[in-house]
Amino acid sequence: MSRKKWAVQLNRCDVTSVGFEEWGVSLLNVRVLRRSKSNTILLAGLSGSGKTVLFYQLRDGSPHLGTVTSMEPNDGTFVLHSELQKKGKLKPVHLIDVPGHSRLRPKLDELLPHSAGVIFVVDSLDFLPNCRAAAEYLYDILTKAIIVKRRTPMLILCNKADKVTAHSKEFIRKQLEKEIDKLRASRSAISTADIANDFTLGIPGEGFTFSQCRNKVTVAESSGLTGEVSQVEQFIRELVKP
Ligand SMILES: Nc1nc2c(ncn2[C@@H]2O[C@H](COP(=O)(O)OP(=O)(O)O)[C@@H](O)[C@H]2O)c(=O)[nH]1
Ligand SMILES: [Mg+2]
Repeated sequence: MSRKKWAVQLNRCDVTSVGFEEWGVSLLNVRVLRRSKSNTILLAGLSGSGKTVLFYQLRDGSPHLGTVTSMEPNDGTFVLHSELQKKGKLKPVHLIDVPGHSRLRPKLDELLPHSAGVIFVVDSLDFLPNCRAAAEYLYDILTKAIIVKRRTPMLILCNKADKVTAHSKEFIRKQLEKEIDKLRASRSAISTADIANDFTLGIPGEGFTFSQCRNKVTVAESSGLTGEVSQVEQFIRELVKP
């Protein structure tokens, strides 16, 4: 083959490889764009766990005690208060405080498909009397098809850690796992027609642990009251990137 022909062939190769590269880059862009779309983070959990105080603390760096009313819609898009002084680009976070009352929970079904993550707030002070109810709420979220399919990350946030009588996050995690294990057994005993939940949790024959969930479930501590919210902020920032 003459030198000229070789050069032409090489050029063709270059053109096709560049073409493929461009394809790859644009596919990557589409994926990145899709993934970076949602900046919505939900604050869920039982009433009284501290969601509203956390919302204000993350937005304003203050718990706004005394002025907080449950009638106010807590839905806002903002740069986290602690990051206001930071230089460089920061993507605003869309944070929604989902009321814990069971009558208002259907709202969660509307919000979950568009959410990047869920923060499930637990009252670490008054935990034991509410353990069953918290586990039921958590179970309902974790078995939703949309959570399982989208692998929506969840943070179980043990709040009110400022009090010495607050339970540790390890204790809370274990108790919730035990309670969910019981729920799993009792709910799968009901005829399938009665089960509203989309997915079954965990591995049959093994005790339930959060690590068995298809979505990533992590546990952290906070105090919305005193502003100890760095672990929540870290969770949010890992999901909401500029
Ligand atoms: N000690 C302590 N109390 C808190 C904390 N966060 C909220 N509370 C109190 O718990 C109650 C419920 O808080 P709120 O934010 O309204 O809970 P929500 O129903 O989940 O929105 C209020 O009396 C708050 O003052 C916290 O981090 N530490
Ligand atoms: Mg509230």
